[in-house]
Amino acid sequence: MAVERTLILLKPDALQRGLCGEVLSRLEKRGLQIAGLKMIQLDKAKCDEHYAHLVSKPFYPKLAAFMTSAPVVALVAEGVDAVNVLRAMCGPTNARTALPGTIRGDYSLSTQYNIIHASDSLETAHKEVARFFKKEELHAWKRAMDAFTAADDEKK
Ligand code: IDP
Ligand code: MG
Repeated sequence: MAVERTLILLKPDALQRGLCGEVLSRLEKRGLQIAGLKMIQLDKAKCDEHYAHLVSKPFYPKLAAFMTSAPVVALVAEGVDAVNVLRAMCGPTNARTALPGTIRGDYSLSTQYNIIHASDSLETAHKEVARFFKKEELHAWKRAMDAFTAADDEKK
């Protein structure tokens, strides 16, 4: 299985409800690595581009108003099979059908206000990461569990 990068957006409802830290913490605890992280205020054009598959839907004007109502926290999560892992962690779009233990199933009762976006395929992930992050905003780093021991504290 290959290491993948996938785009995550913590939507304005996560920000408004003070849930960004908790959601981010879940990804870190699962073992996913953060390759990029920033706050972005979406404008209508960027929202239309991101949700191009939905612009003709009757609910789209409300969705666009929601997504541009406050900033989003955008991050790139990296890990083995990260695209599928993140989609499973999110749960289905309609949060009322999401199982407890999923992010949507634990924090939302809504289809629109469902806390988190995650890329739906590896191909989409490539496009979405490039849509929100410049190359120099992404970081490759090695997880080194033994790097932060007290050994260095004892050097006088
Ligand atoms: P996903 O986020 O689970 O991939 P998509 O179908 O790509 O679901 O829809 C993108 C976002 O649009 C959803 O996460 C949700 O916020 C919103 N959305 C999708 N379907 C509906 C709907 O029927 N009513 C209201 N909002 C919707
Ligand atoms: Mg989607």
